[in-house]
Parts: sequence; structure tokens; C-alpha cells
Amino acid sequence: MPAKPFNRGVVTLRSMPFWCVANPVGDPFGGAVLPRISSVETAKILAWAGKEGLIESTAFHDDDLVPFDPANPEDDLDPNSATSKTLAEIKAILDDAGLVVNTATCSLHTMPIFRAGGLTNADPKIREIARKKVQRTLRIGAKFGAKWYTYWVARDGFEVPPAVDWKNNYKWLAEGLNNVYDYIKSQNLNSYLGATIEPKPNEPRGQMYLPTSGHAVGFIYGILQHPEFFKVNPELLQHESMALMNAVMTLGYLCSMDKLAFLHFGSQIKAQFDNDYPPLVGPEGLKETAQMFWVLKQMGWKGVVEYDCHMLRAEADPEVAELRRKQFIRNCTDALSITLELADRLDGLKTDGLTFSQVDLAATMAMCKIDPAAVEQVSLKK
Ligand code: XUL
Ligand code: MN
Repeated sequence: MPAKPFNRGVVTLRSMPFWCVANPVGDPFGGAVLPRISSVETAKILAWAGKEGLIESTAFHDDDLVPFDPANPEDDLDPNSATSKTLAEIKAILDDAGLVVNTATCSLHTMPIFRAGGLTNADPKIREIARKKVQRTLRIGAKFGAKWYTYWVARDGFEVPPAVDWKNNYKWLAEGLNNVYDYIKSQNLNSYLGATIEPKPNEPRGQMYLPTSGHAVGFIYGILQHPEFFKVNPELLQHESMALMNAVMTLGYLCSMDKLAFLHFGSQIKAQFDNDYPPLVGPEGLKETAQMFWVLKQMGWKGVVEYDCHMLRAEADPEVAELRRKQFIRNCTDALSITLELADRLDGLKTDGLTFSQVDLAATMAMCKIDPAAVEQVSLKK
């Protein structure tokens, strides 16, 4: 029973990842609030959301679905392994709800062996484990028909610049991503349209090697063997706002470079740690969020919007954990609908003869559906 594509405005599909729904919402100052749920239980909540018409798509890290044992990196190739059985069970649940998989990503951040980096780890033995884990993720993604493979920069970064092997770190990163291309092609993993880089300025490392979308595009063209295969999935507002970038510019830039694959979507207080608030939740970012979807329409982009956020820890109630998880999905989807409506209201905005400030006020009135007659238009008086 394939879900109907969403196809509203610039958004073709709405995607809710496994890790966002399963998130037990701990933070560095306090532990998990919600009970942990299995990958099969998470799939069932996602299937519920699909059947409710809230989402059409999902995404996962390899170990959101099944654990990884470095001593047995090909367990997924054995049809009788616990891994294969769990994957088959999850696939049946997603298929029944008509959910498609937007992206598969390899977690190179959770296991302590990757604490000093995954693809850029200075230890060739760790890089080899990372390579095998990426290949297994690519195979798992292909089983689910994943459209993209995502590399999030994760622990590939540093705290101590003189301790970094600058002559090699970007070469190792390129080797890791060239391997993604080579493996997809050599194994005929044909569901993949391409691979994406998700930049982030810091967290979990003090500094990360691909901090912004600009760094990611430069890296793709500067060093990768198949630049046409790689695009970017920025996380907006969060990741670029952490570095005081403007999301509208990021999207205008990525569309101009033809490098926007899909969006990770949520909300953020500028210059803070990665808040991962649900879209439109939090004290700031309303204009920027609406303008993001306005600029995508201007640029003629259409594609998948994937939420990448979690419920507020303060509202996570373990007594009603499943209800909160479901409300969280509804909130994200409501926020996207509200945003699309706000962005539509910016269509046809007349800017001729107005100063920049007047354009901003006119846009705000249009977005908030304020009748110009209802305000004394002193700004337009000389
Ligand atoms: C981290 C982040 C990740 C990636 C997938 O900030 O956004 O969840 O999206 O690994
Ligand atoms: Mn993300």
C-alpha cells in the first residue's frame, strides 16, 4: 500500500527518521527521560504516522535498526542472522504503511572506537572498521530502496589543531567517500540517486572538518572523484545557525550550485548548541523558516523535507511516552504545513520602489495576513 506522495508546494515527501522518534531525550546534564524503544517498535510508530497521513518517508542510521559487531561486519549477508531477521521485520512494517526510505546513514559517532573520528581517524585499523561499517550500511539501505546515502561529519573533527595530520585528514575523508561511490557502483546498489554530505560546525567535536555547506561544496568539487554523485543536505535552521549563517542564503547558494539534495528541518536559537527543536518551536526563526520555503520556490527546487529534531526534553513524559512520540510527529508535520502556508503568502510580494526596510515590513504584513488598511502605514509616508 504505497503512501500517496505529499506534493505540496516544493515538498515532494515528508520524512521522519527513526532516530528522532526513538530519541529518549537525554542531554549532557541529565539522562534519558523516555524509555528506550526497539527498532521494531519505532517502525510501528512510523507506520502509524504513515497511515495517519503525517509522513510518507523515513530514514535511519544502520544502528538505529540493528547493532554492529566489528568482528562480524557482514552479518547482514547471512539470511539466517538475527540482523537479517530484524531488517526483514522492519521492512514488512514500513512496506505495509507505504513508507519509503529517503536516506541511510552510517553511525560513526556512537561507538567509543570512533571517538577520535570515523573516516578521518588517524589509525588505519579504525578507518578500515569505518569502511566496512559504511559498506554494510549501504547494503542495508539498498534492501530498503534508500534514495540517498548520507555522510554526516560527526566525529571527523578536532579540538587540538597541532595534533591533526593536515596533510592527510581531507585525503582520508575523500577516500572514505570515494569508497561510497565505488561500492554502490560495484555492487549495483541501484536504488541510490547519490550520496550527501551533511555539514555541521561543531558538536560533538570542538570543530568539525566540514563546518558549512560552502565547505561541503568546495570539498565535493575540490577532491572527490565523482563530484556529480554528491550533494549536500543542510540542516536548517540548526547547523548553519549554530555558525550564525542565514538559512535562506544557504538554500539559495546550494540551489545555484545544483547541490541541494534534501533538507534536514528543525529550529534553533542562533549561536547555541544544536537545539534540534521541532520546526517553528522556540523563541526565534519564524521569518527565516518561512523565507526558506519561499526561496526554494523562487529557485524552482522540489524535494524531500526530512525532520531532524526531537521533542523538548521538558515536555517528554515517560508516563505517556508513546503519546508524546506521536504528538511530536504531528507537531513537526503541522509546523511544515504552517510554514508552507506562510511561505505562500510571500508570493507576489510587491517590492518596487520600496526600501529594504519597507520590503521587510511588507513581507511581514503579507506573511501575517495583516490588512495594510488595518495599520497606519506611516512607513510609507515621507
Ligand atoms: C546531528 C545530525 C545527525 C545527522 C544524521 O546533528 O544532524 O542526526 O542528521 O546522522
Ligand atoms: Mn541532521
